[in-house]
Amino acid sequence: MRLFIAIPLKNEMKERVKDVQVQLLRQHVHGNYTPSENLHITLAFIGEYGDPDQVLDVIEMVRFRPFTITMDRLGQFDRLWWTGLSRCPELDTLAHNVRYALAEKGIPFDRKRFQPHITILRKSEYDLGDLKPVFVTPASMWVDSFSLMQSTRGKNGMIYTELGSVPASEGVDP
Ligand code: 2AM
Repeated sequence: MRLFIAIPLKNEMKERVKDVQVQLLRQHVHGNYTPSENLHITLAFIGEYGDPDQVLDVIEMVRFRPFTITMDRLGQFDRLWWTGLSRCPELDTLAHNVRYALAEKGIPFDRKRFQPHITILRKSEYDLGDLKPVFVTPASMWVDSFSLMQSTRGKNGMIYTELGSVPASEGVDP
């Protein structure tokens, strides 16, 4: 099964992302828009792996305190468009610790550098630089858990299913 570890977005942040997507649609930017229920921040992409219970056991050992993230900009990696987050050392540390825990137990994952982003549009042929200004209303979200996700290909696009979640450990030293 195809697995990844992510922070799913909460409803208010999803609404702010939708505001950005609507502005792009109004400028006739076409492509595969990420549906609200799929919006997330990937911490580690595992890919095909047969033992999700082992992955859960491993990531449940990662301790972190809840923290806030703030989405504040729009960017593009080639044909993939994203909204980005302001610098957040706690988020970087969480991604690092998740990846470290996976590596220690020999669970494979994509080693590409962690670049926190929320994918909002894929397969777009457009260039952000050619658009009229797009406004990203800064939006904050409290991160108090992260999840092991399964990705399957549905008839109408990707379906992401949460297989388990790891809560923040209030009051416990990370
Ligand atoms: P994204 O983080 O840029 O959105 C499930 O496929 C999720 O894992 C997607 O959100 C995807 O991109 C992310 N991901 C990270 N590395 C990936 C890789 N090498 N292949 C596929 N998806 C990857």
